[in-house]
Amino acid sequence: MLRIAVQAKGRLNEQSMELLNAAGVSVNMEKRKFLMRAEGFPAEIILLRDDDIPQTVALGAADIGIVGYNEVAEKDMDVNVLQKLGFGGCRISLAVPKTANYTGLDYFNGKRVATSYPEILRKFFADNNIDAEIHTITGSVEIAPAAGLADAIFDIVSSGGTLVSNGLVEVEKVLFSEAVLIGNPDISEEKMALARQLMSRFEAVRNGIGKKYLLLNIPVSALDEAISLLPAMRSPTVIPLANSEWCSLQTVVDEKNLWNLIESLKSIGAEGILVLSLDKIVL
Ligand code: PRT
Ligand code: ZN
Repeated sequence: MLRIAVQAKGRLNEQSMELLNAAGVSVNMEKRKFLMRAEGFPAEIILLRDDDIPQTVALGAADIGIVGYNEVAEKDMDVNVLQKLGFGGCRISLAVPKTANYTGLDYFNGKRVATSYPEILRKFFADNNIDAEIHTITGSVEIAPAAGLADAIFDIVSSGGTLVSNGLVEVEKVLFSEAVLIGNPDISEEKMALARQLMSRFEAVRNGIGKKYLLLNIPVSALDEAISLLPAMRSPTVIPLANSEWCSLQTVVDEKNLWNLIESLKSIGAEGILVLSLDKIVL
């Protein structure tokens, strides 16, 4: 039985649970408990604050966990990063009041910087020979400069909207982060096999994101041109039709360019175009 740590509530909870569910590990969130046995996979889910996930996995109280890479870097526990999960993307950046005359990293010498990520910042300043005062605060870091508590902040940025509305500008992007799967380094071979199975399922789920399955009929005379328009995984599937002048073409395409592609295919004679949702791609 694999014990998986997931953020109990907050920004990563929903997508973590969705990913697990799509990978065949489902729990009934209506009967939400601290520890829940999953259906469909020999696993149980333990719901924790994200700050506690690296340590829980390092101590083996959970075997694997889903957490922001920023928390892994800050806590510096003995865990292995097994896989990037492609959601929860953000960066941790230094930001200063927009009125400041920022000329470079030297600016921070002798300054007070407020953050909830003191260890990452300490290391960054040490690597760059900056001697600044780090003030650790939990909660609304972005209001510290206006409140006179700090000269700058080091905080998570995603759209940048929070900085703008607090009169701050991002001046140094220090660490890029996304949700990652972490694992206890001493996990048994049996549990590691389950973890690997989950990792390949996660990959299949991720491969399906932003992809559609396209089916269409095309005159055989336009087949080569149609194939050249389609970026298939290997090559598109071509199926003969009862009418030997036509065939059916099937392939996976990116949702991004879908409309342009459909219009190009129509212009060379494609008909009966079907676009189907895709759930998972096992390569
Ligand atoms: O209760 P618990 O301790 O579990 O949760 P938490 O409050 O510590 O964390 P939570 O739920 O806010 O975030 C969990 C994880 O989501 C973080 O550790 C990051 O890995 C990731 N993440 C992604 C973010 C953001 N994007 C994000 N934008 N975490 C926080 N923010 C905050 C940021 O702190 C700032 O206040 O959003 C604001 C900035 O957003 P923009 O879009 O205005 O730039
Ligand atoms: Zn937290």
